[in-house]
Amino acid sequence: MTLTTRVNTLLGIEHPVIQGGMAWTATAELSAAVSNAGGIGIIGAGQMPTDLLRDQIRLAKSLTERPFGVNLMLLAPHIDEVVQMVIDERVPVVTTGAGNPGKFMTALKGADIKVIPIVPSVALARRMESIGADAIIGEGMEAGGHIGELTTMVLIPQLVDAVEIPVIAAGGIADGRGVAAAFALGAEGVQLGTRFMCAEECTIHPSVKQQLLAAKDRDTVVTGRSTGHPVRVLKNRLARQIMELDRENRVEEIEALGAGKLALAMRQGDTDMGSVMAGQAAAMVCRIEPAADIVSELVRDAQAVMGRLASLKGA
Ligand code: TUI
Repeated sequence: MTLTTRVNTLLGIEHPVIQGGMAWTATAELSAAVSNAGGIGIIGAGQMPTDLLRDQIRLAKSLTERPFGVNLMLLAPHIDEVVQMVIDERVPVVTTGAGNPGKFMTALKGADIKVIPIVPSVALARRMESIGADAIIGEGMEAGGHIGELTTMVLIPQLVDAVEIPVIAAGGIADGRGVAAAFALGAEGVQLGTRFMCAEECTIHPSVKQQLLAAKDRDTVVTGRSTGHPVRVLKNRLARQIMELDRENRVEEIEALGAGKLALAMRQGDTDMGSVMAGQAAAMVCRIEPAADIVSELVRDAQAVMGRLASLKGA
């Protein structure tokens, strides 16, 4: 069973299911597992040193014959060097986050890389289409990490109306019902991050997986609004400290306090003073299981939902 859209052919994949390129979280092991399962895995570059990221790309190539991608975090200070390395390594697919990838588009397209910017708004989606993006990922504010202001429910239909290229939905999708809902809104693919954090192949610290499994509906908060870079995280001591500083617009102190805290959570397992970036869908993640089981469940359950919906139709 499969779901077939323009995204399958664009990326050369069996299922239009993308694993979000989460910094310090989406490593080669997870990405290769998702690609091997017929979706596409994306390595999260975040602020990773270029040499480490190159090693990750080579590891992914050794673990899968199938296409995989890299997410470029555009706020990274060494982003120019990272883009050149990704081109040199002939990575087949690039997604971008946290900014406008315009200045890199010619170089990436010239290297025959499929470029899929993540956008939080209609205006940016139009701009990305006009400079040659192959598809866009519309990410609603239900997502984890750095977010925009619109929800997935209102963003996706507006993007679908605004551009011709395929729209992939992200933010708040964690099961087959969410996948079917995204397709109902006009999306031709889905990207999930939080659900894949609890894949067996995800190399984050086990304490973070346990915190995700325990998360309930209201356990995420958005911190750092005063900095202009709002970030959704699981509530913990660090989040409460940042919210306190947010109320008084103490931007520099927030930036100082936040530095290095994502790696502290994901790699060291400090779920108290680390930044546990995760989406609202954390509450819907109930078990640790192989990435392949997640991909096949999403496709199977989405099809079951769509079948039930079809049977509701009157004459
Ligand atoms: O990028 C993400 N999620 C992220 S990046 C990240 S690392 C980080 N850490 C601290 C502060 C900031 C970043 C953690 N999570 N998702 C994709 C995404 N992109 N969400 C929102 C955007 C976005 C926002 C503004 C994309 C473009 C944009 O454009 C502004 C402009 O220049 O037009």
